[in-house]
Amino acid sequence: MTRYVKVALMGSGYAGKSTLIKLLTDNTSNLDANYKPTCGMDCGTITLDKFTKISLVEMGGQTHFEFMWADLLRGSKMVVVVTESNPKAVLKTRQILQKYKKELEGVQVIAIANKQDLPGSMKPRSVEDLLGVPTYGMVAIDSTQQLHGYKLIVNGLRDMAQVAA
Ligand SMILES: Nc1nc2c(ncn2[C@@H]2O[C@H](COP(=O)(O)OP(=O)(O)OP(=O)(O)O)[C@@H](O)[C@H]2O)c(=O)[nH]1
Ligand SMILES: [Mg+2]
Repeated sequence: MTRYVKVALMGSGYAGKSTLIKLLTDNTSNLDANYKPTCGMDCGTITLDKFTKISLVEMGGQTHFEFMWADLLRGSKMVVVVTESNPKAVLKTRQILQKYKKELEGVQVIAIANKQDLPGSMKPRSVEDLLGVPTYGMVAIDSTQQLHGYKLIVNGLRDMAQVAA
C-alpha cells in the first residue's frame, strides 16, 4: 500500500510556492510566469519509491487564506517555508514563523530563499540568520534547479528517518 508523507509549503503570497511545486512535480519545464494566486491550497506528488509518495501541500499565501493555515499544517512531517529574498519579504516571513511557532513545534522546518536571480536578493546565509531555520537559495523558475530542490526535501526527510533509505 502506498504511504504518503506530507510536506507543507508555507509562506506569503507571491513567494514562489506554486512555482516550486511545478518545478518538482511536473514533467515539463514549461513554467508559467504569470502569477495566479493559489486559492486555499494546492497539491503535487513526488514518487519516491514503489511504496512511498511525498504529498507537497501548498498553503495559499494570500492573507485571506490564512484562516486555513493551522489546519493545513496538521500532520506535516516537514514544512518548507518559501520566501522572496528581499529584506521586506524576509522580515514578513520571520513574522509568519513566529506566529506559527506553536504549530511548528516538533516539525522539521527549512526555508527556501527564493528568487535569488533578482537584484538586491539577500544571501541564504543572511536569510537564515533572520529566520533561525536552515535556509537554502533557490531560483524556482530555473528548471535546472529541479534536482537541488528535490534533494532539499528528500534528503531532509531521509535525515529524519521518515522515509526508508
Ligand atoms: N524572478 C523570479 N520569479 C519567480 C521565481 N519563482 C517564482 N517566481 C514568480 O513569482 C510569481 C509568484 O509565484 P507563485 O509560485 O505563484 O507564488 P505562490 O507562493 O504560489 O503565491 P500564492 O499562491 O499566492 O501563495 C510568479 O509570477 C512566478 O513566475 C524565481 O525564482 N525568480
Ligand atoms: Mg501558489
